[in-house]
Amino acid sequence: MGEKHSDLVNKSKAAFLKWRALPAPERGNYIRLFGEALREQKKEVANQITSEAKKIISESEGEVQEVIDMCDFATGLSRQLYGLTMPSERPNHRLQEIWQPLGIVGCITAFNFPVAVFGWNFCLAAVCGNSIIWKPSPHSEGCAELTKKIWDSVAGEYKDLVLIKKGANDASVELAEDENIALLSATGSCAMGKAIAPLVSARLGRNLLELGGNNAAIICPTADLDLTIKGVTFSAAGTTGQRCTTLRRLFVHEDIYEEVIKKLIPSFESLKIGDPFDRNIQVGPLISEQSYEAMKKTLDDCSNKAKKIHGGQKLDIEGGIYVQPAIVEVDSHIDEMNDETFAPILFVMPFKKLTDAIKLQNSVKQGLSSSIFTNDFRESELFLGPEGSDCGIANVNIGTSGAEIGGAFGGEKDTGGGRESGSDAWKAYMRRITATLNHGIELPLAQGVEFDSES
Ligand code: UN1
Repeated sequence: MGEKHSDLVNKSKAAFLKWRALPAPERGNYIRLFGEALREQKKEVANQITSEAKKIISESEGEVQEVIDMCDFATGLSRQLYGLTMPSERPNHRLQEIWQPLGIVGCITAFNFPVAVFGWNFCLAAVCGNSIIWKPSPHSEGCAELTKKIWDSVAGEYKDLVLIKKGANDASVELAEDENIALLSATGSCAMGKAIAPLVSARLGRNLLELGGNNAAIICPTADLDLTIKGVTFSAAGTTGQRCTTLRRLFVHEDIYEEVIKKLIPSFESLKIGDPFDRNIQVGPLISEQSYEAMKKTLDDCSNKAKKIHGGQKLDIEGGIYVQPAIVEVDSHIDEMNDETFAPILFVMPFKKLTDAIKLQNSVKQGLSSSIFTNDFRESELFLGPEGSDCGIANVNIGTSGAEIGGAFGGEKDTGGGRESGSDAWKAYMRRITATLNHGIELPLAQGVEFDSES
């Protein structure tokens, strides 16, 4: 299957050694060209995403746009890989940090964002001076091949900067164990991260993990309900519940609980489900029969504990595994809410006090994305403060999914702690040198240490 691992690594290393010698802004220029090529072939890539990942065409286009945005961001960043200069405590000395590339970055991506997550990693890794070996999900290798073809069309002598390693878990393990892979960036389930990370750590390599979420939203009495229902429906049912940022748990203040449920159920029931290539459709099929089995199991397991289950059934639609997104009303935080099911199931539970809702939100092992819907700034400030959300992403009056590339993306706890995409996430793809330069004629020692002999 594909090229031999050692050949891939040798080619990637050779590409890295050439590429790192280019000035960063020149590297940025290649990424700019990559972005332009993607702009021209946006439709083609989006179609490929929809045929493999099965997400609706508008979301697939959005995903390609996410990579284009990353190209623009990284092009600018290529002139801004700043190191600080600090005042030295010694006369005629300069204390400075310098950022240098790491080497080969391994990148494991999941089926659900087959192109965007590669874009987050590749655009940053490349302007920082690294090469990349990409292991896409077996569900979406066609997306990887097409993206690589587009890179090759602009890459000139740097085609090997992007190499694809096909395969399933065994291929990920090979990357994890190989000391030539300076950084392993992995997106997928918490279980996958827990299997892979120790292999990388055992050789003291670097990990960048973006693992499962179990995202929650809190609806407070002052929330604008029209906006809220829209945000909740998109986050819970959009992408057929298969984003790591998908909304799974909804805590609703008891005063508005009935009103929210009354609006939420028709909002779910009126979702247009069907062929993801049809522009009127909002929800496409699940990725596989296995995903449906997992969804069914979760719903079966909680059937005795739930107050009421709305939807969740398999639909009789040709050409895929289609389901009606489910709403599960519960009175308490049941066990089934503790784990991520990669399918559209939204648990809804009433709360009395905001602090209790925040506690429940934070009670799970994962810590990716969270939202609060409120017009009371004391509530939103509490949510964003030290006693608030423990997630890497915390939103006010928007859903848990659909982050822009400008901010750092990732989560805490079992989500793995990594940050990708915007802000200063680029630092994960570089090594920091602290340099002290003496331009004087004396050799003063730090902390006033004397080392001169008197004689
Ligand atoms: C993922 O599901 O792995 O914020 C990534 C979002 C997208 C990325 C999701 N921009 O929902």
